[in-house]
Amino acid sequence: MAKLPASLETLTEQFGPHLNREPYGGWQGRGEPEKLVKTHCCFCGQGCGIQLKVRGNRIIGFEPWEEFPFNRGKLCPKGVKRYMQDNHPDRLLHPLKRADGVGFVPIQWEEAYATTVREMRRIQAAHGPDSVAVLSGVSLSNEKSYLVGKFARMAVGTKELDYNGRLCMVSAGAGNKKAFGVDRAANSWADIVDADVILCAGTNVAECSPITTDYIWRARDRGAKLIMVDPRVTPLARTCDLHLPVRPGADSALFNGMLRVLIEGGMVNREFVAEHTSGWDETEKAALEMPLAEVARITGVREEDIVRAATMWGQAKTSFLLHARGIEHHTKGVDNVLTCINLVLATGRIGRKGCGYGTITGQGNGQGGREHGHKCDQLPGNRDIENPEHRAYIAKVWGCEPEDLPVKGHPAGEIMEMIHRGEIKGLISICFNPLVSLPDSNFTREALGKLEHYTAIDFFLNETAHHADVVLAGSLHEEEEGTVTSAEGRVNRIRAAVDPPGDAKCDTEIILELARRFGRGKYFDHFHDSEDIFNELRVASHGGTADYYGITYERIEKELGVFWPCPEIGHPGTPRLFEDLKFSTNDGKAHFNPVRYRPSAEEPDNEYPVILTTGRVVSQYLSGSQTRRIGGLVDLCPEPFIEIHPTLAEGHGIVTGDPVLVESRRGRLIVKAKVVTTIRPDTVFIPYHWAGDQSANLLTVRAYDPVSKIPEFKKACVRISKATEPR
Ligand SMILES: Nc1nc2c(c(=O)[nH]1)N[C@H]1C(S)=C(S)[C@@H](COP(=O)(O)OP(=O)(O)OC[C@H]3O[C@@H](n4cnc5c(=O)[nH]c(N)nc54)[C@H](O)[C@@H]3O)O[C@H]1N2
Ligand SMILES: Nc1nc2c(c(=O)[nH]1)N[C@H]1C(S)=C(S)[C@@H](COP(=O)(O)OP(=O)(O)OC[C@H]3O[C@@H](n4cnc5c(=O)[nH]c(N)nc54)[C@H](O)[C@@H]3O)O[C@H]1N2
Ligand code: SF4
Ligand SMILES: [Mo]
Repeated sequence: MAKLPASLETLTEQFGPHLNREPYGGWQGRGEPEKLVKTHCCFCGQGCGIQLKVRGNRIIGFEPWEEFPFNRGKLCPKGVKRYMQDNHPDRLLHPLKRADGVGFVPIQWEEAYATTVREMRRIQAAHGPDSVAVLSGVSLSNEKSYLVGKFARMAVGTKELDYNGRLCMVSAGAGNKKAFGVDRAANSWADIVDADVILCAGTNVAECSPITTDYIWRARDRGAKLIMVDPRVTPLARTCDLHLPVRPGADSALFNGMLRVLIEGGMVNREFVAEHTSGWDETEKAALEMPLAEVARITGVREEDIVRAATMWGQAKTSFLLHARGIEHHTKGVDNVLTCINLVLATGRIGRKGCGYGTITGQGNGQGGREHGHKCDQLPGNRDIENPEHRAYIAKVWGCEPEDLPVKGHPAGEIMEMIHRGEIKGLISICFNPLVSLPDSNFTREALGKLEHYTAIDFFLNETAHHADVVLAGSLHEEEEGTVTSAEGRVNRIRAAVDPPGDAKCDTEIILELARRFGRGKYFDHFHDSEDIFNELRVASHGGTADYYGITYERIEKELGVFWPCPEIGHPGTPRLFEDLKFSTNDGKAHFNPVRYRPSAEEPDNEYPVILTTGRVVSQYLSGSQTRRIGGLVDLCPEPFIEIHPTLAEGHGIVTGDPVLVESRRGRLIVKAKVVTTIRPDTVFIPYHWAGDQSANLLTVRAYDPVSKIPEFKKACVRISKATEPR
C-alpha cells in the first residue's frame, strides 16, 4: 500500500483499514457462491431478472435467471458487468466532508448528520422553508422514492422537490395523462409480438432497451413490418422495412403528415373515433393545415416515404407504437408524444391483443419513481398536489393536516436556475448527477458553487458530489429490499443480497435518521423495514391512477411481477390497459389533441449551422458515474465521439479519428470524429455519458418544454471544425 499523507495516517487509525480501499480483496472474492439471489438489474427500465452470486457478504458474479418471463435470462453488456460495482475500489465507505485544502476527508456519521441538519435549518430559518431543495432519482426503488418524497415534504418541509425523471420521462407522462388520463405503457410487451406493424419513434432500441429488440424480432419472425423514425440509422434501423430519417425537432410535423395521409386515404377508424374518443375535429383540422410537400420540407423525409409509412400503419390489422427520448427530449416533447398517440387513436388500435402503445421508460425505476411522490407537482399514486381531494387523502395517510403539505414546487431545471439566482441556498441530493446530466454544464457548475450547503447521498463520489460539503455513503440496489416498476408497468421485487460495506449505510436508514434529526420522527418512526414503507405506499396509492394496493411482496415473488393498476388484494393486475375501452380521463374517452408544428428553441443559422443531437451507447449508462468505473464497459466505448456524415466531414476536411472542435452558444468540446453514413448530413450526434471537458452537456441548451419542463437534449445548434489541439 502506498504511504498515506500524515493526516490520512491518523484517519486510518481512526477508521480502520477501509481507507486503503482494498478491504474486500478486490476481485479475489471470486469462486463458488454461497448463495444465488434472484433480483433485477439496477440499470435501465427493462428491469431484467438476474441472479447474483454471493460469497462472504460480497457479490462475486451473476447467473442468468431464465424463468423470469420478461428477459428469459438474456442480459445486455451492462447487466453482465453490473455486479462489479459492489467490490469497487471507488465505493464510498464513510461519510465525507469537504475540508479546505485537503479535499474530502472521512467523518463519523454523527458529524455528517448533525452538520446537514444544522446547516439546512440555519438556511431555512434565515430564508424560509423553500430555500432548501431536495433532488432525487429513479434508480431508487419505489420504497425509497416514496420515502424521499415524504421526507422532503414532511421532514425538510420544502416544496422544492424534484427528480431526474424530469430529464427523462415527463414529456411522455404529460402526453399520456392528457390523452389517456394515466401515465403508463398501455400494454405489456407481450402485445409487441402479436403486432403486424411496429413503429419506433426516437428510440435506439438495440442499444438502450436491448431486450425489447427480442420482442420486435419475435414479431418479425411472424412477418411484422418495422418502421423506424430517427435521424440516425441505429443498429435496429439497419434491419427495418422503412426508415424515416427525420430532421431533429420535426416529429410533430411528420406524425401530423402521416395523420393527413390516413384521413385522405380513408384509413381512419371513424366508428372508434366517434364512440371512444373526443377532440377529433380540431385534431383533423390541425393535421390538414400543412400540405405534405411542406411536411417533407420541414422533416427532411421524402413525401413518398411519409405516404408509405402512413399506409403501412393505416392498413395494418394490429400494431404497436413505441417511442422514447428521441421525440420526448424537446421543447415540444409533449406535442410530439400527442401526435404519436393521435395516430394510435385514429386507427383505434389499442386495448386488445397485438394492439398497443407505450413509451419505453428509461431509468431502472423510471416508471415507479414517477408515480410515488418525488415530482414537484405530484403526490403518491400519481395524485395531483394541487387537487384538494388528493391532498386531503395523502394528509390522512401521513397523519397530518392538508395545510401541512407543501404546495407545488419547481421542476429540476428551474431548481438549478433558482440555485444560480441565489433563491435556493441549500441542497440535499440523492441518486442524481446534474452536473453531467443537466443541459449547459458550465451554468450548472456556477450554480453549485453558490450553494451555502450541499449534502449528497451516493455510493460513488459522482461529479456533482465533488461540489458537496457533506457526502453520505449510501447503498447499492442489491443492498436493500424493495420493488421497482419496469417499462411495462410490471412491479418487480429487488432483493438485498449483501450489506453495505465499511461504514456505508442503507439509503433508507440515512433518510429515516435525517428525518428524526429534523424533528419529524413521528411521521417516520413506524417504518422498520422496506416492506413497512411499501405497505404505506400501497395505501397512499389506493384510489389514485397508479394504484398498487393489491400488490404485496409475497404476490410479486409468487407471480414473478404484478402489473399495476391492481386496486384490490384479489385483483389479477393489469398487463393490458383499456381492454374495456374505458379510459382514465374525466369523460372516460381517449382524447385527441390537436398539434401545430413549431420550431425548436434553436434552429441552425450561419453562425451555428449544424444540428447537434445527443444520446447513448450500449455500454455506458446515463451520467456514466456507475459505468465509467467498470473496465469491461469502458473498453467497449472509452470516450465520447462525434458521428458526422461523410458529406459534412469532407467539407471540413475531417476524417475518422480526427479531433473535432464542437462549439455552441454555451460552450466548446473536443471529441474524436466517427465519420458514418448512418446519420443525416445536417446533424451530428455525441453520446453524453462523460464528465468535465468530455461532457456533451457543455453544448446543450437550457430550453424546456412548456408543459413537461423536459430539457431540449435532442437539439442544439453548433459549428464544427477540425481541432488544432489533440483530444
Ligand atoms: N445503454 C444504455 N441504455 C439505456 C440508458 C443508457 O444511458 N445507456 N439509459 C436509459 C434511459 S434513462 C433512457 S431515458 C433510455 C433512452 O433511450 P432512447 O431514447 O432509445 O435513447 P437516446 O440515445 O437518448 O435517443 C434515442 C434516439 O433518438 C434519436 N433522435 C435524436 N433526435 C431525434 C428527433 O428529433 N426525432 C427522432 N425521432 N429521433 C431523434 C437519436 O438518434 C437516438 O438514436 O435508455 C435507457 N437505456
Ligand atoms: N445531453 C443529454 N443529457 C441527458 C440525456 C440525453 O439524452 N442527452 N438524457 C437525460 C436522461 S433521459 C436522464 S434519465 C438523465 C440521467 O441523469 P442522472 O440521473 O444525473 O444520471 P445517473 O448516472 O443516473 O446519476 C445518478 C447517480 O445516482 C447514483 N445512484 C444510482 N443508484 C443509486 C441508489 O440506489 N442509491 C443512491 N444513493 N445513489 C444511487 C449513481 O451512483 C449516480 O451518481 O440524464 C439526462 N441528460
Ligand atoms: S441494462 Fe437494461 S437491458 Fe441491460 S441487463 Fe440491465 S435491465 Fe436489462
Ligand atoms: Mo432517462
